[in-house]
Amino acid sequence: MTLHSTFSRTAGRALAAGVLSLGLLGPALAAGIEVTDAWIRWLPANLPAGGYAKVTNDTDKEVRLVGASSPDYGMVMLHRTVSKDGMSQMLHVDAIPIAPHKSMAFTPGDYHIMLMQPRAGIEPGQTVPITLKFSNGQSVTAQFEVRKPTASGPADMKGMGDMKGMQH
Ligand SMILES: [Cu+2]
Repeated sequence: MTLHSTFSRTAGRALAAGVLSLGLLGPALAAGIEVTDAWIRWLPANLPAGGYAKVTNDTDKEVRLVGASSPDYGMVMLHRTVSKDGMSQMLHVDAIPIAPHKSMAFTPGDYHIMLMQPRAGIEPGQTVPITLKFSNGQSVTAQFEVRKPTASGPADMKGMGDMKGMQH
C-alpha cells in the first residue's frame, strides 16, 4: 500500500462522514432530552408566530423547561393559551416541569413558544433553530420547520389536523 492511497482513503472516509452528518435531520438530542416534531406556524406582516414541538425527558430526574431563544427572533417566550369565561388568552409561563421519562407537547391552543420580532425574510419552507433552556443548565437546539398559517401540525401530520387552533 502506498502512502498516497492510504491518505486518499482516509480523506474519502472523512468526507463521507461529513456528508452523512450534514444529511442527518433527526431529532435534536442532548443528554437525555429530545425535541421532535418541531415546527413554526408562520404569519405574515411580522406578526408573532407560534413554535410547536414535543419535548421528551428521557432522564431519571424531572427537568424544568425555563426558556427559549433563537437567532432568528428578537424575543422568544414560553406561553400557554387558556380559556376563561369563553375568552382565550395567552399567559406567560416561567417554567414547564417534565417528569422523568415523560414528554410534553407545545401544540396550537395550549403551550406554545411565542416568537416575536422575526428576522426579515423568514418564510414557509425554511427551517429556523430554536434553543430550549432547562433549569439544570442544559440546552437543546432543534431545527423548527417554518410552515404556512393554515398548517395544524408537523409535516408528517399534513392534512390530519383540524382548524381548531388558528390562534397560538
Ligand atoms: Cu403566545
